[in-house]
Amino acid sequence: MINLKVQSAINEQIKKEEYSSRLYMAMGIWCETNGYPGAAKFLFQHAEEERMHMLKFVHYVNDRGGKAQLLDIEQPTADFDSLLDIFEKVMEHEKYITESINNLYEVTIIEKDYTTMNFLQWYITEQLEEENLFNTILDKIKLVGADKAGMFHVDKELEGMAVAPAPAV
Ligand code: OFO
Repeated sequence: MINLKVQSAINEQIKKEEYSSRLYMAMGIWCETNGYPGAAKFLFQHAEEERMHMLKFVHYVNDRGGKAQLLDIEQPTADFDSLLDIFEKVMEHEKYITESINNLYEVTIIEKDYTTMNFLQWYITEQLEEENLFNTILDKIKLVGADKAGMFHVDKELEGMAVAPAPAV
């Protein structure tokens, strides 16, 4: 049976992963309606990936004899200034998520829940990979600046980077 404090902390994290999915969906919508189809495809795929992060937590809680809970989430912002603005916000959000996963890990240390500690290793590695990925994208966008042809290529590159997420198991 899962520790109730750990379960409640994971339910909060489920909410954040669900919010991440909706935030990236909102960003994808902005890109699709502002001439960046490649970035839109990338962000829609990333929204799916966040949903997979959410589901992985849901299955974990349920499999440990607990019950995952869906909490209220606020509506993500839909207005952005540019592709740079979007990816700066993605980076900021991912840093917040990394901090949140670290805080969740701390709860498992306090509660001596070694199984969940082990389970969270996947998310710790994932956050490192995501921060690296978004740093690379941000660097590319900053490099081309206001150059329209350069931005066209960045958009094409983002389209190529859109990969379907692995299923949540
Ligand atoms: Fe983007 O890693 Fe989950 O939230």
